Amino acid sequence: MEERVPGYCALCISHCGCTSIVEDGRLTAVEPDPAHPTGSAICIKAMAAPDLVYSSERLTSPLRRTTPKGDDNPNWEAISWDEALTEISSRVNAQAAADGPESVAFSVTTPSGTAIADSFPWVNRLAHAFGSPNTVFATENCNWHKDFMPQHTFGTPLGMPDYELSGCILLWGFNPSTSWLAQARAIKTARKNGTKLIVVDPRSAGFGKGADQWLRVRPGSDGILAMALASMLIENGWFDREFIRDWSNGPFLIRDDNDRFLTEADLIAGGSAESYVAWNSTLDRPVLYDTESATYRDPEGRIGLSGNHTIATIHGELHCRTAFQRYSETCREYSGPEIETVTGVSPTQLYETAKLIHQYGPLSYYTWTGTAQNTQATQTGRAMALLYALTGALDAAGGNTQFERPQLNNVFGHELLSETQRGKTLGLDERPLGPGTMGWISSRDLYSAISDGSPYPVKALISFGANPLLTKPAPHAADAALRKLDFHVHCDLFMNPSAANADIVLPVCSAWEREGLNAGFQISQQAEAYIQLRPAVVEPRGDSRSDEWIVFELAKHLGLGEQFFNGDHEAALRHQLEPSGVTLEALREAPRGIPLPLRTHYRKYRHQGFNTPSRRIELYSQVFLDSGYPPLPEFIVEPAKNSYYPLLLTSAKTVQYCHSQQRNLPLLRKSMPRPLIDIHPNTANVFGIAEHDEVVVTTDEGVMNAEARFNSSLAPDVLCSQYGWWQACNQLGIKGYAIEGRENGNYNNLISDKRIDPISSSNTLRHSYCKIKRRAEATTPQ
Ligand SMILES: Nc1nc2c(c(=O)[nH]1)N[C@H]1C(S)=C(S)[C@@H](COP(=O)(O)OP(=O)(O)OC[C@H]3O[C@@H](n4cnc5c(=O)[nH]c(N)nc54)[C@H](O)[C@@H]3O)O[C@H]1N2
Ligand SMILES: Nc1nc2c(c(=O)[nH]1)N[C@H]1C(S)=C(S)[C@@H](COP(=O)(O)OP(=O)(O)OC[C@H]3O[C@@H](n4cnc5c(=O)[nH]c(N)nc54)[C@H](O)[C@@H]3O)O[C@H]1N2
Ligand code: SF4
Ligand SMILES: [Mo]
Repeated sequence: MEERVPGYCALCISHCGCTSIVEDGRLTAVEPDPAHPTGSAICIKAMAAPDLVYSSERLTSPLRRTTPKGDDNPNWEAISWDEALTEISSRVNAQAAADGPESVAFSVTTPSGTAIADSFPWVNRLAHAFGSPNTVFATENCNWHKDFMPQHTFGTPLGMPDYELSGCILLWGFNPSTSWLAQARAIKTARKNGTKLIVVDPRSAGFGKGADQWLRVRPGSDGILAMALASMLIENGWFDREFIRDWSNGPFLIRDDNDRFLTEADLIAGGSAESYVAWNSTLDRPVLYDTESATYRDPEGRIGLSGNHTIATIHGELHCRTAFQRYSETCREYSGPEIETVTGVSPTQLYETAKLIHQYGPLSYYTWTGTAQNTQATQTGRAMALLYALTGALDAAGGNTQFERPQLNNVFGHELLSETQRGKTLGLDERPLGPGTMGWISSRDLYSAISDGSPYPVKALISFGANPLLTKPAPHAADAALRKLDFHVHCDLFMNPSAANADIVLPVCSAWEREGLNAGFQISQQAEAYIQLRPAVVEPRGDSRSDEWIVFELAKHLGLGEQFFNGDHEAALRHQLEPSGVTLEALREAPRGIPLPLRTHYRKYRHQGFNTPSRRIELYSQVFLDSGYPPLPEFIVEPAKNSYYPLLLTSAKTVQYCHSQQRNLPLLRKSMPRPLIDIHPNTANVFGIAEHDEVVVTTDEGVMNAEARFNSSLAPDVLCSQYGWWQACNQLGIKGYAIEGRENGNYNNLISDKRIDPISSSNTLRHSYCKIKRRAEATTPQ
């Protein structure tokens, strides 16, 4: 009997609406569901879903290792859930009693590239309820700069591009054709309707090919490019002056002597330190800004946006410049002709791009990991946000906006963690504006806490997926740290190398074997208004369970049941759903989802200002200054090239796989059998490399093997490689790759964890110097 079950694919952020075909209780195919707002297409990964669900390598029972860590054969023994949960809870509770709950860390795989998105808040809640401030995931290499720099600048995360109404779209280090199918479809439609397109990417991939401007940026120089582009807009008067004057902190005066905002407290004794000062150019005198009402105290006359003024204060005369003046001057520092060598973009192209932005508004933009993985990633996120502010399109129709979405109760449980515990978050002292503020720690900090006990020991780890040996820099550090753990639990669908030394492994079921709730499908108002409870399509394999079930059961065993609805999932769902006004019954009756009657409210700031300290867009950030960072984005203009490592290495995703997953699935492996490294044919020629040759890439950190693929869109001194390769595909008889050592195929061996972004601790996954040569003997496994 054939059944067609509606739902959405949960394998990545795109959440494409789909129909699962089930024959006699078995998933046989997945098809797009064109009636769904994200359902016009599915990718090859969803087509391979039956391979994934029925893979013979699936974990189907809780496992306990029976040999010491480090032994090549863990000799896993199958145990019952009760045994597993009892052992885990007694071990981690004992660990917390001995060294504090912070000595137990949690790890979670990416919600953008796995189906953990359904359970992500619950995993965070478990850590918080347990009292651990230490949860590690991909954020510093993934979304920190993209979501939290708009937050600092505009008071909201990066809104979605309102593609339908955009005049021009800017895709910056983001390739949705590979990474977010539903967004790619929305862009395609906008393009058909005449919307202009700018792509910033070292490769011409996806939309790069037909773009109105493709800026072949040098990896890692995006921040500088953003400043140069902003300078071009400002110099030509191609920005929304009124918007910046009325809605940013651009007019506020900054003291030259200490780089801080001039406030009323500087003007009169007992004045408010919260009240900023601007210059009224009609009356030619200072005017006070009242933060609470977000208005000037004296509304008559014009406020000056640029300029410098000497002001009489209680400290004597002070020289001040406006924040906008400071911003313009800083941008200008990155606008000279030498910038072409640094960014790879010519002044002419920069001019044409700026003109396009000016002529074809409203502009909307999206950026992601292309700009995330270098040591200046956070300030790059700031520089892009500031550039965007100049257009005045923020939260406007056709700009980046926060579409209205179904409201859910937040269950992350940040409130469950005490201030004292929060203060212990690893890395928070060193990086007070980093992911630590959200209770997320970097893998580097985790490894030093495990390996050196610094600043305090972490001895146990509970991982919900993730494969840091393949996805984070310095796999050797990860390996050493993971081996040293007293107790390590890993929950996954498949065994992975990062779990090789775990004490207990728990089997997780796939998204097709369990329900999942999604409120908002992001890519348009219509999609964002959609709420859906994806039904389970088939029974879970063996004894596998959902991550959420594992979290709830573990919580009960740990004595934390109360914070988890005493294990009652229905009650938890009802609690989540409450503010949406949609009942669980209604959702179950409508497995295709329910569109709520929500409408976009554009330019919300007109009523409430921005959610920032000044209630305006923060061009100049005193919050950054107070934390020891430049208040305006500043960048190291790269040092001269290293003659020993003459090439610059970056990486990108492939459509077939998410990160280190899915190489075992025949449909996908047939289509992408080996790790490829893209190289310009002229460069290949210089190094005596032919297309399809096996090559070895070397950095000062390590080596990696791959197959050369010619790509003449790259700059001659730039290489772009895949990552995440380790797994065999037994069904096709293809062997796996070593994680480390001479034969390895693991890109991240090339990357140091010492060179980091001082704000977020992102690293050089997309900005490392390297050399390449042909392998003398072709021994890379086939
Ligand atoms: N198929 C697939 N889809 C995925 C995922 C996956 O692994 N596979 N992962 C999901 C996740 S977790 C994420 S975060 C998103 C990421 O989605 P994207 O950010 O779109 O992913 P990438 O293709 O890795 O990177 C985008 C582009 O950045 C370019 N790039 C490389 N270096 C630089 C640089 O220095 N500057 C600029 N401007 N561009 C650069 C690359 O050439 C690439 O075209 O995708 C999600 N979707
Ligand atoms: N060189 C380089 N490295 C990168 C990147 C890059 O562009 N270049 N991108 C980075 C980015 S953006 C990200 S987000 C990270 C991702 O890094 P990770 O989160 O480590 O991602 P994966 O490699 O996909 O690891 C996923 C593991 O989780 C398991 N898994 C999949 N689904 C589930 C689930 O529903 N539940 C559970 N419990 N487990 C599941 C998989 O089987 C696999 O073992 O990688 C980063 N690493
Ligand atoms: S892009 Fe592919 S993997 Fe991602 S949700 Fe859509 S169909 Fe699934
Ligand atoms: Mo990511």
